[in-house]
Amino acid sequence: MTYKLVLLRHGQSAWNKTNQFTGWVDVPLTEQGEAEAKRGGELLKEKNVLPDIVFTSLLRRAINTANIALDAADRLWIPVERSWRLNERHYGALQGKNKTEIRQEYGDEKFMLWRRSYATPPPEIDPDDQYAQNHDPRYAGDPVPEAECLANVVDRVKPYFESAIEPELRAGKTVLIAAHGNSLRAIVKMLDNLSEDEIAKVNIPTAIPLLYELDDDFKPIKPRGEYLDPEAAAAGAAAVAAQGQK
Ligand code: DG2
Repeated sequence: MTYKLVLLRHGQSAWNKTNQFTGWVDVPLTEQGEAEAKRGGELLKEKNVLPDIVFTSLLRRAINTANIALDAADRLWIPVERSWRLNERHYGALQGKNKTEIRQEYGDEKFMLWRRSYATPPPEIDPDDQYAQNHDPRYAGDPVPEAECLANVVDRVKPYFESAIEPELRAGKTVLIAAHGNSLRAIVKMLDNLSEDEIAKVNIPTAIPLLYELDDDFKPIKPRGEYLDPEAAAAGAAAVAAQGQK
């Protein structure tokens, strides 16, 4: 049996466009982001990769991307499950800050450590910061982080993946996960069993479906999966990698 899992990062968000660290801040998609999401859905349809169930975060850029893409693929009717566990990595005190300015202020090494190291979180957010989430009703009863590194994201995504997502795959459903650059990197790290150095080099482009076909042990048949538009994905990933450089 082969299981099908599709990972989809949301389309360009308002803060992707303005080059700001976003994390758990609930910013909308831009017009370009909506168009990217539509194209992502068209790719699903063209390649006949039709999701039976969708999982999203609690953030509107992922929720709206899922809706736009599924609408374009004629699958808006499928069941949906949302969880904070698929939220973007909490970017701590960097939330709302401009990526280029942070790189200039703290230097390349610190900037890359905060963006791509596995185990070093960015500085914690002040609970009174305008971009803190501790009073947000959608997280009532759930722990709201003050900052997360990718290892923290793996720790919160893994149990959810195993308890909520794996059973749907085992039941033969094509599963779509519409989420974020770093929550999807956590899933890629798990699926491909990547080292900390390997995952540091992985960048997820916006709104291009990444298909994983998995064997019985949930090992990818093709390591790193397959983007449904590989050329656009390579260009998109390079643009993400270059963020903060200018
Ligand atoms: C971005 C990822 O998350 O940023 O939080 O700024 O996928 O929700 O747009 P997303 C953010 P980088 O880690 O790539 O800087």
